[in-house]
Amino acid sequence: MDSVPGLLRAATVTAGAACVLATLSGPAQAETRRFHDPNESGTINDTQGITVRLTKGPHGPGGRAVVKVRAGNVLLTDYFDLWIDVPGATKNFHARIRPQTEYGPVRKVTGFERTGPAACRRWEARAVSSRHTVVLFSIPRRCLGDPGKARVATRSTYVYNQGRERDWVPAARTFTPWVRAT
Ligand SMILES: [Ca+2]
Ligand SMILES: [Ca+2]
Repeated sequence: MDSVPGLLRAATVTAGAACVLATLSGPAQAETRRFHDPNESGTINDTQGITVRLTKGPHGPGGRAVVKVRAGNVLLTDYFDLWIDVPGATKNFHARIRPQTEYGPVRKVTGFERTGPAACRRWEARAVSSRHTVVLFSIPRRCLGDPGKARVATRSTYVYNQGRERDWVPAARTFTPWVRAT
């Protein structure tokens, strides 16, 4: 585990307990999938869940992959990683956001690595340091090869003087179920 040992006491009970709700807001609306995450740390440095939406453009291609991370109490030193898996590709995609900072390209990576060739440099990243931060990744679907579905994993890293705590959704090095492009 990457976490500070003292913060791990609740992890064994809650691991894998993330539940899944699907919200269909109407035929013209994109499907938003919501994945709740327990408070494994027992502190305010906790990611409470993520939402995932994969939209199509009006004529099929286009659209975006939008992932929102409810990251709770966020400081400037914290950072957020997103991995995306799409069908038929051996590589995954990775993006990282640091609050109030520039961000790098979305990269093609192996597994849960973070280095590899850039897949695209223009995407939208939003995060501020506050007590109720929602971190936003919005990546053009074209950047991912216009997939019909995708699944994601997020990792929030909260940095302390003594070390750091990591909160994955849905679980360490694990992807969510597939989310369809709608
Ligand atoms: Ca959590
Ligand atoms: Ca977690």
